[in-house]
Amino acid sequence: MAVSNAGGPYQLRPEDRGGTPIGRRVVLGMLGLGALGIAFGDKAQARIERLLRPLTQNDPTGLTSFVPTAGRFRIYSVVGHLPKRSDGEYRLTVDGLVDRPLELSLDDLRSRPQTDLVRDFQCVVGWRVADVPWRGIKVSKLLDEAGVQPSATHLRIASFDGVYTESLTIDQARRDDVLVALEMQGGPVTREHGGPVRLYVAPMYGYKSLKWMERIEVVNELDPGYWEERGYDVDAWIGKSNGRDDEPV
Ligand SMILES: Nc1nc2c(c(=O)[nH]1)N[C@H]1C(S)=C(S)[C@@H](COP(=O)(O)O)O[C@H]1N2
Ligand SMILES: [Mo]
Repeated sequence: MAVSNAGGPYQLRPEDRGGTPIGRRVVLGMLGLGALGIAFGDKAQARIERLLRPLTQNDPTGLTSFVPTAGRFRIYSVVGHLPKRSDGEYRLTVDGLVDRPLELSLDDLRSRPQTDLVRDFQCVVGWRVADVPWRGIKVSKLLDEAGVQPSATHLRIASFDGVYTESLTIDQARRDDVLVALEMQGGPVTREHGGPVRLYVAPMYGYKSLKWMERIEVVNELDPGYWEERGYDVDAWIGKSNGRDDEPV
């Protein structure tokens, strides 16, 4: 691989900070990646799966899957494959420090009031997809339904990939732009994007938007998420974290 960062998180260099969305190191890396880029650009599931394993193993940040196709999502999975759960089997658990633990099927989730947002999606390594339509349930609604106990301070959110986790403070999770997303880009969240249900944290970098969402555990301490254990900021505000302090939010 032209760019590999095995063994540590991507560190922003001084010249990469600020208004440039794409770091020089990433641009250099793109030069050797034309062929891979084309494969990631199409929707063929088999090709994505075949490519995922070597890419994520060599470079868990996804840097080597950066491709020069503007405005497109890159598909990431730290487990090297795309987990699957059918719509019928799917359940979302809300438990921990709550009065009424919830176990919600996809139909249960669909029957609750949905919120629509149109927002950019931005990965911390530089790529951004503008004006993505999202639809889902505000996390705050589910917290209210479950009844958060006074001692609670954080959420620990888990993926059915068995590895990836995320964290939010209760205050962050209660924002109006933090959703349990059932739809993105005008249709159901697809398997590669973390379907049937993923988290969407609009004001923060993409790594907060956990895919293949399985559980919201209400807890009373911070349990840093997968990338946060590997050096990324817990509070991942776009433009104000991870060494980027002057991009517009
Ligand atoms: N379970 C899981 N969720 C995840 C990731 C992952 O590897 N596994 N990658 C994160 C990162 S770094 C980004 S930028 C987005 C990418 O979303 P996409 O794969 O739909 O483009 O998912 C986030 N959620
Ligand atoms: Mo990311």
